[in-house]
Parts: sequence; structure tokens; C-alpha cells
Amino acid sequence: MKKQTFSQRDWIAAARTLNAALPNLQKYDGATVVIKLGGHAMGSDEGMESFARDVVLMQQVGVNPVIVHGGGPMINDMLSRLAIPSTFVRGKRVSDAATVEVVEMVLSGLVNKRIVQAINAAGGRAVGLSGKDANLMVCEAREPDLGFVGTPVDFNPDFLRSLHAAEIIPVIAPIGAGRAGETFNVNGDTAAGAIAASLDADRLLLLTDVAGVKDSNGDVVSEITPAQIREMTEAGVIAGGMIPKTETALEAIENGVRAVVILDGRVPNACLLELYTDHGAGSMIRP
Ligand code: X2W
Repeated sequence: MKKQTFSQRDWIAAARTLNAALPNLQKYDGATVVIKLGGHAMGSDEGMESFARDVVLMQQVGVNPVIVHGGGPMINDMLSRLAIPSTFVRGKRVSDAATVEVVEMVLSGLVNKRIVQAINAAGGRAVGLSGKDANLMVCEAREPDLGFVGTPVDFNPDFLRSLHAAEIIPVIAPIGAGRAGETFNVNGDTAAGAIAASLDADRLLLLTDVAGVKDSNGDVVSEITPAQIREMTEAGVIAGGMIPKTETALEAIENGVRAVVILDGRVPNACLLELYTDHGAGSMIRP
């Protein structure tokens, strides 16, 4: 354990912060919050430890968290160690059979278990799954030029609800099974949005490595509607890597998610900042 260096004044401020959080604690009591932890937002062991504590704290105060993770950089690393070249089309990894094998090993193995272990070390009860388990995410190939890249089409939200009832935190790798026995690689944002929609989630938090959606001046907008997102995309203000995220957000909202927040997962306690302070974090998209 590290020695605490808080002064009395800091402790008083901490107590005041808890007191001020009461309305938000009440607001999210019983809420389903899907958190997409992107590979770029997964930093050091300390960062992972802090993320895990946030998730356990959220559950402690009544939230039903679901973690859906990515791991793009970790897949890149393993593919290059195995000398398997990789390309991206429309922000998604072109996935032949050899690539999918590596993707499943890295995501369901290394990355998923790292998150599960961190949450359990923080006192939670996390269980690691992929879209294959309990048919959580059955996929179809709707983009044949990408090989085994799946579009999620069928879900099992009741299974996730039964885990929540047992106070278990599901941690889901974005791998799905096809009806003909295929293994599909699913973009992490797509998987998180689809699972959030299947649960009619109250919030989808997309943790990434940018501060949020930026306007034409380069300033992060704190609230934005789907209509404004469409305008900004047409005007080219929203571009590049932000497009898959805003597309995920729009689709999730169309399919029943109340609000989506795009935020920087490297900011300490990003999830708590968003849910439990009036300041919030990142960009909230809602109608
Ligand atoms: C992704 C899955 C991992 C992912 C991939 O192979 O990289 C597709 O592109 P991040 O860290 O969230 O980017 N799948 C089809 O999405 O990871």
C-alpha cells in the first residue's frame, strides 16, 4: 500500500465531494451502463487498477456495469510478432482465418483476462466472456470484402441481466459466432453499441484516447444531438477515427440507448467524473 499524503483539508473536500454526488448517485441507482474500454485507453497497470476501482465503485452504488473491450494495439503487436501483415478498411481490420485466430487469442485471452483480474483484485466479481458465450452476440458477414468481420445481429440480454442480478460484472471481448460455425472479429465500438442497444442501456461510455467530439474551432463539445452530429459530419468537422465512434453513438441511440458519451479513458477516474460530477467528461450525445 502507498502512504496517503492527504491533508485534513483534502479529506474534508473528499467528504464534500461524496455529499455533492448524492443526486447523481440516486440518478444512476439501478441504471445499466455499458463501458467500452478501447485498447488505446488501456494504459499502465496503475491506470487499469484505477479503472477497475471505478467499475467496482459504480456497482457498489447500484449501477449494473457491462464492460466491452477492444485491444487493437495489442492485436497489432501480436500480429507483427507472428509476421502476419494487417490492413484496415473503413476503420476495420481485414480479417482472414489466420488473423481471426490471433484476434480471438489476444482479445479473449490476454486482454479480457487482464481486465477481469483487475476488477476482481479491486474487490468486484467479474466474469470474462466473448460474444460466443451464451450466444451474447451472434454475427453475420455483411462486409464480405473484410473477410471474417462480423455484424452483430442477435443477442442475449437476459443472460447479462441474470449476471447483474447475481452481482457479477460481465467483461466481453468483441468476438462473435456465426450461424455456420464461423468466428467473427467485431469492431469493439460496434460490439459495445450493439450490446448496449440490446440491453436498452441508460448510458454507453466510449472510453478512447481523445477528449471528445470537437467543433470547427477544435473545442470539445460537452453536449450534442444526433442531428448536429450529422451536420458536422457532412461539413467534414467530424472526420477520421471519430466517425466510427459517432456512427456507433447514433445507431445506439436509434436503437434505444438513452445517451452515449465519448470521453478520454486516460483521464483518471473518467467514468466517475462523467456519472457522478456535474462537470461531466467528454461529449454527451443524446436527442
Ligand atoms: C478490431 C477489434 C479490436 C478493437 C481489431 O481487429 O482491431 C475490427 O477492426 P480497439 O482497441 O477498440 O480499437 N476489430 C473488425 O476494436 O479494438
